[in-house]
Amino acid sequence: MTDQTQAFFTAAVHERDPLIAQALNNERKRQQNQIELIASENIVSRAVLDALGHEMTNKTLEGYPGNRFHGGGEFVDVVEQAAIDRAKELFHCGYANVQPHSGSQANLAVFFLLLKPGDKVLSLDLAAGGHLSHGMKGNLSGRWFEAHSYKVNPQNEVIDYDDVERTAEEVRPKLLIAGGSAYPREIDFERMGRIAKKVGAWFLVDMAHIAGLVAGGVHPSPFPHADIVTCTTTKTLRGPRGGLILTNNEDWFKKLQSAVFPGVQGSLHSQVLAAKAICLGEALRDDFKVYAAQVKANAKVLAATLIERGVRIVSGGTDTHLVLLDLSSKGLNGKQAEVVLARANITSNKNPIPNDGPRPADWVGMRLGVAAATTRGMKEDAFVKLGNIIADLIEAEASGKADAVVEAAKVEVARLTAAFPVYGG
Ligand code: DSN
Repeated sequence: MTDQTQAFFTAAVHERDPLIAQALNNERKRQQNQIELIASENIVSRAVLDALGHEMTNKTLEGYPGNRFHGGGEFVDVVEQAAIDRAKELFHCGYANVQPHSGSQANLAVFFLLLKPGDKVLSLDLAAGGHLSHGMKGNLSGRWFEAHSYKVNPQNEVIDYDDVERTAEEVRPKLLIAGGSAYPREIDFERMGRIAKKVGAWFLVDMAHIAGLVAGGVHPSPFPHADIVTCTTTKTLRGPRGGLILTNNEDWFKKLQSAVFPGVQGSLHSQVLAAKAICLGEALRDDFKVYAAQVKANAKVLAATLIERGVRIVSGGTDTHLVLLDLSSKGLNGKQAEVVLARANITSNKNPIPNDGPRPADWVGMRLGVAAATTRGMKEDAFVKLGNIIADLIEAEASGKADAVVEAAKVEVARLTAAFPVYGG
């Protein structure tokens, strides 16, 4: 073996590519030193990380376990079958496709399975917390399909099921979708399922954000009301980037295989399947239930603390991992709040809230999620502290006196991050 070949197989990133090594190192430090409150994020286990960096990444395969287009797939078969079996056990369903590369790909495969271009879909309005892959104009789902939306009640900001029913009767969609990216309340899957049946629509639940809460038994399951369910394995489920499709409709089992491959994807990401299998196995353990319950408790405490400090919370609270702030109650917009929190090492994102305009610069909302900090071990007392730090920062920014408050907040945040290290600190 030449020295060059040897180095190819043994040199670490810092030896081979210092620029990327430094960025990776900085990202690791950032995750340790900042408090992550972006609702779609979490912190995966060391086991999931190890699988993602495994040699299995070298394996190209198409097809499904036991029926591949390439040789050498016997160990990936073990991994994919384990992921399938665990997903079925975890979510109590008869079929699981674990290959989608993301939640959007999973949704695309469902569209490919059930719809023809031009068919009507009805989903939650983007500003009310919907997702871009459910019919946003800039997304294929809104370009190639006729997308309609339902909204939340302007008074209580909860889905107005009577309005969903009226709209569904008017539109007669082929697919009714529940779920999204920024809806903090439990969804009445039973009612939505009844509405879908009444108008002859299929009912898709995209539980990307809440899959971990469903898995942990602290949020109702979309089954048996949904015809089909999609989710990511990231977010509250605490796994690698990727998607799942689940159903109990036996007529679709075979068709779904081909809707994913070759319908919307080619070869699978073998090492991600290994990480998905691990995270699904972790979610079947009792300690995952404890984590899920803590996520919910922490979100409630964060919302209550912010309300006490005079920040308006969309819908008046939360039933999930996420809390949606209306910064207009403090004279700020979402971007200003995001920036001042970032200065104190708290990571968040501006977000539209119901009736916000289309321009991100005008949004007055901010979305906070507690899953990642909960995974670090933070409990209610830490979230009371965090809620107060956030309120201090917002108020200081609104009065133009943020500098001193940012410095004090940074010290508090550093105490918290040191007390709750990730990957050994
Ligand atoms: N949908 C985006 C979010 O919720 O942040 C990414 O998953």
